[in-house]
Amino acid sequence: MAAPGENLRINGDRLWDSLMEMAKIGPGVAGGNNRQTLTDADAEGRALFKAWCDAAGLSMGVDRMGTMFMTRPGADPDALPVYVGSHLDTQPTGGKYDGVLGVLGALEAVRSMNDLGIKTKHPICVVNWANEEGARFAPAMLASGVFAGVHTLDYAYGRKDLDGLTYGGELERIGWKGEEEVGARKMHAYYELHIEQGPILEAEGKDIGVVTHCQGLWWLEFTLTGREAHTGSTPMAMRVNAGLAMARILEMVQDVAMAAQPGAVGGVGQMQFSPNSRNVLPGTVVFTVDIRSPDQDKLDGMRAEIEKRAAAICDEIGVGCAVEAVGHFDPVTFAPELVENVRKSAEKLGYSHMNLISGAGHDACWAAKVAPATMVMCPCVGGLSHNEAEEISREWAAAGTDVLFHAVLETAEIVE
Ligand code: HGY
Ligand code: MN
Ligand code: MN
Repeated sequence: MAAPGENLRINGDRLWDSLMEMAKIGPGVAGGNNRQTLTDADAEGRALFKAWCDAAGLSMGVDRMGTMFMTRPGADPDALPVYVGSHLDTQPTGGKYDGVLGVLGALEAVRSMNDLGIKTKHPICVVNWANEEGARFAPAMLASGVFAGVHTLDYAYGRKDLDGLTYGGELERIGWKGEEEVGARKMHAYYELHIEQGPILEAEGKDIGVVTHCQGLWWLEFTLTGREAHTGSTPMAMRVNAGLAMARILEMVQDVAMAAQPGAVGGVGQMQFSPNSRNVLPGTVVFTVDIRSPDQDKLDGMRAEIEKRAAAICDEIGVGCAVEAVGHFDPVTFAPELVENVRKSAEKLGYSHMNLISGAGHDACWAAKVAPATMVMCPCVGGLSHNEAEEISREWAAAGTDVLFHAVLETAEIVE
């Protein structure tokens, strides 16, 4: 059997076939996926993933948040496992690779260990984190957040979707509420393969992102209270227009983010008008501002500036303004020794690479609170993600998984 130093590779065709098979579950309307967390489609995807893991000889554990842990035994039963994973849930108009590449890439690494008869000292545990996206139940990375002790189980179970359904109720309904206490598992290390979801690697012509950090995030949910009134017969001077206040706040968020360049972003992806009738001025407008930066001071400075200026905008119009932080994590520094393993694996395998700060949040950000953690990234076409047109090449998928495979083996320690 060749030692990993002799450039063992994973089976790229098998990986790609698995990605395409999973993509058939919860199809979108434009070639991507709508496999939102705790939906029937999610349950179907979980079942397919479990069947593949059964075939690979992995034993399953599920915790009370519904996260799936699929373990390949190690030679030393007392050694803590090396965890490798990501998420199978998608955005409503998500791509085929966001999260999925990390889960199925981890599975492919294990399948390749089986094919090659590789034994490791540490067990390997492939993870499908529940509700990474936070699209249906905010905040993002909810299950890994409970695992890391950032959120309580009760808080998570009580999170509601736009139809008022709770996380706990939906987890029960799809039959994936496990028995394991969340966070009881201890990790030797955690690796996550993910598409970049940004334009840098493709633009620089690099195969691999050696992820050193992840930028921090605030999700600020604003509830603006105006007065419902007729859009036709209410004179302009009499209006208490929450929609106008929202528009001015969105413009202000853009200005604050632009003023914090380089290395800051800000915008809004979700809003609800109530009663949301064409000829009624909104009584309430609810929307979430998403701001991010790798720089802690910039991140917190933007939050303070936005909240201050939003209050002034609402005062001027006479609209009520309430804000709640519904998502947050500080900028993350990943474990240098694992980052070096990723870099060395890319070099050994002959893949071009560069250091990268992750623009998107990932379960690795919370895993890093409880264990040494890092990420491997591959390019995506045009940097596009959270869009059904998200695309990667087979070569990028294989290269990222090859590097993941070797970095994991370095940490899990091969034994004869
Ligand atoms: O929001 C994020 O960065 C991730 O896609 N959940
Ligand atoms: Mn993701
Ligand atoms: Mn995502």
